Amino acid sequence: MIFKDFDPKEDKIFRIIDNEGVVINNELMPDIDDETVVKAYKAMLYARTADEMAVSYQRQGRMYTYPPNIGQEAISVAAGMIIREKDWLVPAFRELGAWLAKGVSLKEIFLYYMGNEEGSNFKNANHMLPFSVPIGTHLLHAAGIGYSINYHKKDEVVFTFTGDGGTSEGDFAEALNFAAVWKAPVIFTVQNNQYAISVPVRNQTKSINLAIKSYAYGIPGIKADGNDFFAMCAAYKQAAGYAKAGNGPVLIEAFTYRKGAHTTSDDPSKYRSKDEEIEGEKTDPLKRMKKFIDNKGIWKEDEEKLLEEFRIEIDQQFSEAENFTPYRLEDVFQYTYVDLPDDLKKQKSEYEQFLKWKESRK
Ligand SMILES: Cc1ncc(C[n+]2csc(CCOP(=O)(O)OP(=O)(O)O)c2C)c(N)n1
Ligand SMILES: [Mg+2]
Repeated sequence: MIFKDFDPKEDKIFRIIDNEGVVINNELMPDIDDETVVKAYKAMLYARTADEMAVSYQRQGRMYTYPPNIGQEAISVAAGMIIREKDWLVPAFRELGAWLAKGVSLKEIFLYYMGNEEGSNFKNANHMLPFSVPIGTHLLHAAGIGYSINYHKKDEVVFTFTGDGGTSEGDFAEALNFAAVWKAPVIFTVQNNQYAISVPVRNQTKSINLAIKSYAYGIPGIKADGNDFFAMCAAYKQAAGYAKAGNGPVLIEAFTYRKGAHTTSDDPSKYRSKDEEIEGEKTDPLKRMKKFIDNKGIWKEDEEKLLEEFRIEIDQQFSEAENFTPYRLEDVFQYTYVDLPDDLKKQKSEYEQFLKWKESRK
């Protein structure tokens, strides 16, 4: 088992291809046919295009905010390849590839970031929870679902994600402990993109890596190269097999680099250097995958044409979201209290005035 061969205590990193797309660990290369490799690359390309366009829509004032996945695509695309329809996806907010694989539409994602509740109503995604912007709270839901899977003796696995910053939350400790004690079939992925907004991971923990936190809970852990699609696929395959066999949870640290900003409200030039960004660029998961594909000579498409098709399709989904029935102001306030408390009444009236002002500017 790779979890044994790559002991987090030794701070080893599980990697299959290098930055030039050359296989450096043939023995552990997962069995994936060429067609699937190309499909995975296209999925990463699609996710990146969607992210770039989402940032642009937000900059045009057409969407409130957006957290791009740029640089981290291999992780969630690999998870999306392994997760089955009946498995559960308990997302945070930076796993676009897995959401799309589960059946979430970009239209729904755009609606969510336009503040429309319909964006959380994933019509075609089975066994998936809404996005969790509160850091770490969803990990407890993942552990609970895992417990329930065992209780009902179902053949299902839970995939859940958090960031390096998320590992400092109490919820992280509670969820991993509970899942471990009850042998819940949960795959916890920590996407270590080396920053929690502006906080670098060296200020997040004194541990030598994040996978080593698995020791505290008595579960297997591995630090894998999150920018290596093949390493992530192999890790997910083994983790899913382990969990399905009734052994309990695993912790995967997917070591990556957030090329973009934390969200559209962030400016990374304030807290990281150009040199660091240049170094990060060398590990880009798409470039590495493309080099692998080119080395093998299995790419037959016109990439520019493909990107153009993606852009047209993504723009179509954005238009659908933009032209979707707007939510009623009442919906924001209506369903929690029978009698609206004074502070919320005030917020509602302020918002009504804001909307009137907005309307008068048209
Ligand atoms: C409970 C909670 N505390 C604080 C925040 C504000 N916040 C949003 S994202 C973030 C950093 C998350 O960093 P990380 O877990 O590394 O994930 P990343 O954004 O890098 O993917 C913080 C502190 C929040 N959303 N929820
Ligand atoms: Mg982070």
